[in-house]
Amino acid sequence: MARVFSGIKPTGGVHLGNHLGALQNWVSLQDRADAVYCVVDLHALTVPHDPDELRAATLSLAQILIAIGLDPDRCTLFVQSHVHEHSECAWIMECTAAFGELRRMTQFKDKSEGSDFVSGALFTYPALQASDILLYDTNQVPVGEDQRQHIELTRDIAVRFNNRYGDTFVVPEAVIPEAGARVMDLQHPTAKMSKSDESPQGTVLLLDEPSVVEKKIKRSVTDSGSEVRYDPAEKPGVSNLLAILGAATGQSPQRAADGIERYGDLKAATAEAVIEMLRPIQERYHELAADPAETGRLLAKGADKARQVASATMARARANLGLLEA
Ligand code: ATP
Ligand code: LTN
Repeated sequence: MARVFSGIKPTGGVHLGNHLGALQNWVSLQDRADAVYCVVDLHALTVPHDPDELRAATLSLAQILIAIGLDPDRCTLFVQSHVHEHSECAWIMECTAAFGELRRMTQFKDKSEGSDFVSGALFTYPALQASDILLYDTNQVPVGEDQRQHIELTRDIAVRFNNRYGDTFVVPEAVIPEAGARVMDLQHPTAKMSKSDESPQGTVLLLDEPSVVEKKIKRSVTDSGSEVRYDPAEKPGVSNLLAILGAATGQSPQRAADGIERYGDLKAATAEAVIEMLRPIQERYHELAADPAETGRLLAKGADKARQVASATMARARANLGLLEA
């Protein structure tokens, strides 16, 4: 069975872009692959953060992941910092990645521009991500479109390491869904919906109340003209709503447009589909949130399972690199 690995940062509320672009896919892959999913808390440290918020966000993110359908009995679900091999392997990845390769990463450019403080780790971030993926002999990495470049870099690092030091890492590939691969901000439909950018009205969170979801979608920015048609270049706002409606109802954005004539009807249909999709997720989340100790136990079990694979890969990498045995 193929090994699948993916990660999500505990940097704020989970939003529709995360869900439609990546998480829905994570859920369905559980039954078709040996799936390993990680709350990547170390990646959240690359920007200044509040410790209490990080702790709460990490726990809550794990609970959201279980609420959307990840089953700790059918996949491995754990927190990155609980498995020390991630940081250890990241150093080796930094030694294998070229400076010029890291400098070309667009996520670094986007996240560093205009910031008062840019950490060194924000620059080397993709090396930690490569470590996450390569530690698990991963074949496939389900992610949104924005992560394609990081997965390509991970492949290049794996190939380079294997050529230099002998076969050590499996070379992974990205798996990117067509529908929902890039959900855009409802207020700025040419920028991706994102939890850390300051656009609360443009971002629908999975835990938003139905009335809030409705308000955000009804106030979303549409385009000039009045025709409902999927055309991301000419009609970014309308196309984004069609992509959301399509992904929420399991059809293509083009099909989602069938029978909808007016912008108002498109907004109403999209709001209703999203609210219905979120209802069972929110119910399950509130049950889980009532018993944080149980989530803690599930995550500890997940970390034990993950560590077994990660430590075997690290042992192989150490030996091939010529690090003296302890
Ligand atoms: P941040 O805003 O802090 O960068 P993020 O919202 O991009 O965070 P991540 O934790 O970085 O979220 O990403 C988790 C997964 O969600 C990744 O696979 C990513 O590709 C996907 N994803 C994030 N935003 C979108 C989006 N707008 N559309 C589709 N997929 C997305
Ligand atoms: N960089 C990713 C999050 C991430 C990830 C990973 C995704 C960290 N490690 C490993 C897939 C596999 C992001 O910003 N969305």
